[in-house]
Order: sequence, then C-alpha cells, then structure tokens
Amino acid sequence: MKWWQNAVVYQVYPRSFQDSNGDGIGDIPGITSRLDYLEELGIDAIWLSPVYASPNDDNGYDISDYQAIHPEFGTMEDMDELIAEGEKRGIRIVMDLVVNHTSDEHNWFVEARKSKDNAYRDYYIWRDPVDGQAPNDLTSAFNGSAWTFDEDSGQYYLHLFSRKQPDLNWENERMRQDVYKMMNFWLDKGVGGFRLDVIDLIGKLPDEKLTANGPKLHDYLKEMHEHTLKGRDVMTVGETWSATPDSAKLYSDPARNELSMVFQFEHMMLDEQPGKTKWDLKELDLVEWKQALSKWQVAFKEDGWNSLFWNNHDTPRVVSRWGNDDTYRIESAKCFAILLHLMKGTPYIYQGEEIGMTNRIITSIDEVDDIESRNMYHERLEQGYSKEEILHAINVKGRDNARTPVQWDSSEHAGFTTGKPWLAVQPNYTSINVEQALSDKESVFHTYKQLIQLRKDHPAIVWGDYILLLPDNPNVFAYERQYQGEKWVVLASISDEKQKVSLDDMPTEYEVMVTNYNRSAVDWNSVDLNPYEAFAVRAGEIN
Ligand code: TEU
Ligand code: CA
Repeated sequence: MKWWQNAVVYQVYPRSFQDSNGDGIGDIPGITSRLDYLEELGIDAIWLSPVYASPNDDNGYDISDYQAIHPEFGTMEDMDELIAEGEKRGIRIVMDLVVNHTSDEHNWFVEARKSKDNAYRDYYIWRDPVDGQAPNDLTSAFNGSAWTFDEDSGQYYLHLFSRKQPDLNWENERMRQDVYKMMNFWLDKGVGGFRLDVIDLIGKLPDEKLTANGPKLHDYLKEMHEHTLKGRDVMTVGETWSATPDSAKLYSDPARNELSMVFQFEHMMLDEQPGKTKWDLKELDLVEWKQALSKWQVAFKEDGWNSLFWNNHDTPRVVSRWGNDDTYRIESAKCFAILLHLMKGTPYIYQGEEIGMTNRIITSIDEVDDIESRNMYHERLEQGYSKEEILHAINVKGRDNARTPVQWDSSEHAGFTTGKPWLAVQPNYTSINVEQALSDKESVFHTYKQLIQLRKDHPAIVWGDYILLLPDNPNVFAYERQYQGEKWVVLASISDEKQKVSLDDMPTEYEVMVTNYNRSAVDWNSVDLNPYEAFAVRAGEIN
C-alpha cells in the first residue's frame, strides 16, 4: 500500500487561508500557525496552491520563478519551516506544479521574446501570422483568442489561459529538462509530491487545434517520472478536465510509471448545458450524476486510482451548489461529506468545506477579483446578455465563491487578518467559523473528523468494492462497499423534502457508523429519510 491510498488531502489556497502580518493576504507563516488545527482534523497532506513568485494575473497560476516564494507569501525559509512543521505532525506538503505555461514575466519568456534566435525562443509556441491574422481560431479559457501578437518579433505566441500565461513548448527537450530540474529542487526539499495543473494539455498540437490528450502526452509523463518521481515516496495528482476512465488508467496505472491519480471532472460538468460553457446553467439530473460518479467508482481494479472531491479553488462551494446553504446548511454539508468520504479513492477537502462555508453573493462586478469571471462579464455584456444574467451566473459558478477568506472566528475579518482582506470576508462569518465548529460537537467539522478517522480504521473504505443501489431514484444516493465479508451501506438523500425508500438484501445486524440525524436504526423495507439525511451502516462477518 502507498501512503496516499488511505490518506485525506486538504487543499490550501494560500491567499485566503490565514494572514500573519496584517497585509490582508494569507501567507505561509499563516498556514504554519494553523497546522495544529489541520492535525486535529486528521488530514495527511496539504495540496498547496501556488506560492511561487508571480505577477498574480491569475492569482499565482502565472509563475515568474518556480524556485522563489512570492514575497506576499513569505520567504523560502518560511516554506522550509512549513515543510518541517508539517512533517512533525504527519502532514506532507504537496506543491502545485504549473508547467503547461509560465508567466510572461518568467525569465524564459522575457528571453524568448527578445528575438527569434534567442536560446529560449523555442521554450514557447510561436507562429507566423496567416493572412495578417492569428494562425487559427483557438480560444483561451479566459476568453478571446489563444494567440497574442508580439509586435517586436512579428509572431504570435500561444496562451490557452490569459495572455500573461504563455504556453510552454513541451516538444523542446531542454525546456523539459529544466522543468525536471526544478521539480527535483522541490522533491529534494522533502515535499510530498505535486498536483499537476492542466497536465492533460502539455501534449497539445495547436496547429491541429488539439489541446487535451496530444499524442506525446504520456511519453512526457513517463519521462518526467523517470527523471524526478522514480524511487521517491510521493504522490502526484494530475488536473485533467478531459479524463475518462480509460484515459485515467493511462495516467494512474502503477505499471505505467506516470502519476498516482488524476482529478476527473465529469460530475462537475453535469449542471451546465452540453457543448456550452460553465456559465450556461442547467439543473442537475441526480440520476445522471450518480451514474457518472459510479462509473468512476468501478473503473479501476489494480490499474488505477481515483481522487474524490466536491470543490476546489475554481468551483463553487458544494453546500451551496448541490446542498441547501440556508435551512439545511449543516445537514447538507454533512450529507455531502458522508457521501464522498465513504467512496473509493483519495478524498480532497477544500479549505472551509469542513466547516460548511458557503458561496458568496455579489451585486456588482466591482466585487469580483477573478480574471475568468471578469473577462466573461465583459465579453457577455458585448454579446448582449443582461448584467443580471451574468451576475447570476457568477454567483452560481464564479471562482471567487471558493476564494473568500477562511472564517476562523467571530472577530473582525473573521480572524483571517488584522488588516483589510484582499477579498471581502463573507458576512456569515459571525456564525460560521472554525472556533464555533471546534466547540460544537454537532458541527460539520466533527463529521469530517470522524469520516477521516473511519478511513484510517476501516480498510473496507479504502479497498472495498463499490456497488450503486437504487440507481433510478432521483433523490437518494445509495451505495454499498464490500470487503472481505464486510459490508457498508451508505444512504444520502439529496433533497429538501422527506424521502422514503426500500432496499432488499440488507443486513439485519449492523452498526450505524456515521449519521447526520442521530439515527440508530433502519427499517430497510421503509427507510424514512429527513431532508439531506445521510448515514452509513457496517455489517457482515466483521473481525
Ligand atoms: O484550472 C484549469 C482550468 O481549465 C480552469 O480554467 C477551469 O476551466 C476553470 O477555472 C473552471 O472554472 C487550472 C487552475 O486550477 C486554475 O486556477 C488556473 O486558472 C488554470 O489552471 C490556469 O493555470
Ligand atoms: Ca500576509
């Protein structure tokens, strides 16, 4: 067994986690000061969103120096201390590796744009104009063309994200070797591994308008493994919006020596209109959603591994997205926790999720920081959408939802900072905060803590086979886990209304392992479920 197979990972978005010096920006000493809290929660690793030098066009996902810490976040000594203090508490630090692109202020790009024959020119992707225009109509994820014209050299460079995020040219061997060197710098410091940003894009063929899953993608990952990860006890998780169960096997089959696992996004895209963008909203069909998640649960035997998550720094908060963040905030937050943490794979918790933090509501674009939302706003205004429609989409899907500061206590600015927070703290911090959660045994936090411990204590949760129950029920998500004669049954009602279900072949003797409504018994022929009720029982030849 690998350490990450029964681990739970916690994602820290450093800008919003904890400020230590009153400048309103979360920082590394702030994270270190909260390690005791994370130890109490019981997590094994932190996925740390980028803390490297960056002009912050995309909040750190535009890196100008991979081996320097952004002064806003602290120093390399602070980083070393975080790694060391984490280690003392059994918490590994998994770095965010953003190597599909750099910042345009990275020295490689500064050099590259100096002239066509610069030694770094080929580290990036340049094309001549075609009929005085961009080479083709590839678009950037942040709106507009993916090509920007460089006046001085008369060529276009490719950027699948903002124009300040030029794409690296993975065809260039020297560039690849420089990336591996940089990775080894971090691995030698003792980090726990990497989360690889949009890694499915590195094999792109821009001339053929092929971005994800290019022909050499897996060769590059194998080469990367050979030069960096081989022989090291670290975890890697690729961010792959394009992943299918088949492609996920290519990444995560241990025999192939690529990555430990990938993030797949199938279940995250079902509340948007097919073929359109994340902003084109559609109601979630729970049956379809259950099927998507279940497909991934049964996809791997010995040849792959799943990651499990409801949200991250790019997505809305789960309790607001699919739960009810008003009347049933606590119940629904626990419900989604129970549902996810008893599945097969490595669970990820996004900061604040463990206390049931909610989306925020904005009424003006001036309140928005995120480049993705801002660009979309202006583009859609021009296309004739109404302000109200666009702001509604941002409230539902915008990335700032996840980026408001963590709510630590009920003091001013939620204990996040003594200064002015870079992004406003949500007004509900007075009741939703860590201090409250720790003191209340019935809080969302305590359910997360319990679920993390259950995973440690019960191999059935880590290894058991998954079987979907009640596949056609549009309100209740039910599944079974089976492992060496042991059986777990998990029921979760994703509904504001009471629900009733009946299940066959259920154990008569069982123990209720976790519940969000103090349930102690189940009548399988007629299970009455309260709004967002979730529970799990354990039964079988338990040794
Ligand atoms: O996200 C990849 C990505 O495709 C996002 O743009 C995603 O489509 C969008 O945010 C969903 O709302 C990664 C990082 O997680 C994101 O924060 C970065 O902005 C992006 O890469 C570029 O590095
Ligand atoms: Ca700070």
